[in-house]
Amino acid sequence: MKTNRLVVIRHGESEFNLENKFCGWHDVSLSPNGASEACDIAADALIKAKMQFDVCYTSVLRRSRDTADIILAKMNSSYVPIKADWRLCERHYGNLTGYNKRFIADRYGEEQVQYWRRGYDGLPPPIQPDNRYYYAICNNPVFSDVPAGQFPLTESLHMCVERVKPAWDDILDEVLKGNRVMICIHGTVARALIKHIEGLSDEDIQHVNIPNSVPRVYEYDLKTGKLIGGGIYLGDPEYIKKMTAQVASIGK
Ligand code: DG2
Repeated sequence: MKTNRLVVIRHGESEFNLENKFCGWHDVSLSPNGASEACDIAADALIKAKMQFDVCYTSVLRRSRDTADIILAKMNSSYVPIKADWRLCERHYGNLTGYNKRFIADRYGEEQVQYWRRGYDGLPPPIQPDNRYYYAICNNPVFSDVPAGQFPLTESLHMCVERVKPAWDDILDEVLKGNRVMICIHGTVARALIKHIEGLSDEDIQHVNIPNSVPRVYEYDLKTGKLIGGGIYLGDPEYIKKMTAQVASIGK
């Protein structure tokens, strides 16, 4: 059977992950630890699994692009073309952007915050001009490809699932042509993608959490175009379990 593998990976820890802040469309850098994770956790796991890539997809946000650069450099694969696509950006976190998750939970309650974070139709309040990141986001030139009328002020996971679908259709075409693809993206948009890849229900996707810098591998049968089995994380199961629980929690 002729098969091809696809890798989905969330970027390394960002500055806002470190500070436990909602980030969404704000364009922050990796933390020093996030850059190390990309190099020592993600790239090493891919090297150990003897993975190679023909093309890499990222969002236009730097935490995703920088993670891809670090991984490919460590794999001696910096020649691999990187396609940065705005449709792979993180879910827009609306007016929660920039706020500490625990602070928001103390103000609105944990149930409401978990609904905003994980509910399929959980829609944070739209970002307002008095949010300190409003202008930085609206004026960020990396979003120049976003078509007029499609620039979001907030998004639910459901909206992200719709946004990512045409990008996923393009990527799946590449995979089924036999090109080895790595997709280096964000937590919620990765969940949106995984919903398409694994065919998860609206209910089941709400319980999925994606740790930073852990490659998730899928295998496709090139004859039928069908996924074989489910996704498999590369790396130490105990570490992955710990990091997944950390992502699921509201944090301190
Ligand atoms: C996080 C996800 O996205 O946060 O936007 O704050 O993957 O870019 O760090 P990422 C954000 P949670 O939905 O896990 O709270």
